[in-house]
Amino acid sequence: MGDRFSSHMKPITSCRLYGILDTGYVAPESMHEMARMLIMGGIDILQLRAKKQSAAKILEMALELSPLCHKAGIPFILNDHPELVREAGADGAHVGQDDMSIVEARRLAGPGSIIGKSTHSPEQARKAISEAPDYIGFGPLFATPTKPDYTPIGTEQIRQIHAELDLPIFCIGGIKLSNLRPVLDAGARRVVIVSDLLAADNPVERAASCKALLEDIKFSE
Ligand code: TZP
Ligand code: MG
Repeated sequence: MGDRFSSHMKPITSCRLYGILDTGYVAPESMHEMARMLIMGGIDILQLRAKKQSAAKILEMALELSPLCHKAGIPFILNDHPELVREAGADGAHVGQDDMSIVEARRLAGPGSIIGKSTHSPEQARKAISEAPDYIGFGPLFATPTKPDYTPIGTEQIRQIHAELDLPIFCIGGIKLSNLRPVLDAGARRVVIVSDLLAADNPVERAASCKALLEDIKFSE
């Protein structure tokens, strides 16, 4: 088991910049180095998202990544596979709308685990609350090749959903350094950025620039 009970791990409520290692952008053999760069750039939480990999391969990658995250004091989350959380030394799992319930994911991942849920509309976000996830993803805000076939929800409803829901909300989908300012101006306080970090010439600098913008805003707004 990882350091899930360690008091040194950043709590989810303090996380602002969520990085995802997506095997659609990063080859398994480059995962470790990319994780190192994202952490150096200042991401607050990391997810492994390996949609096409076997459970065995995900476990292998996760076992390499979890010590890196724990050394940095940031939570490490598995996309899907809550049943692998403990064995992988991860801190939690992220489930989608078509996956198992939060309760079931929490049962499989074990006590103290962080369970997040994807939501794709204000209605889904409101509904997710009844399941008591530790955080939600809210998006895609914009069209994105990382998650095609989803209708973008735009930025107009971000402020309203933050006013209504009292849990960490990570806006996601097509967010980049170049559009982060308007996303924050629309009320976002936490973001997931995938391709803009992973495909950057310098992922360390890109993550650091995004983090600086996030830290520049008044959090309680
Ligand atoms: N869920 C909603 S949008 C998305 C996920 C996993 C992909 C976000 O990736 P990117 O590259 O930051 O648009
Ligand atoms: Mg899923």
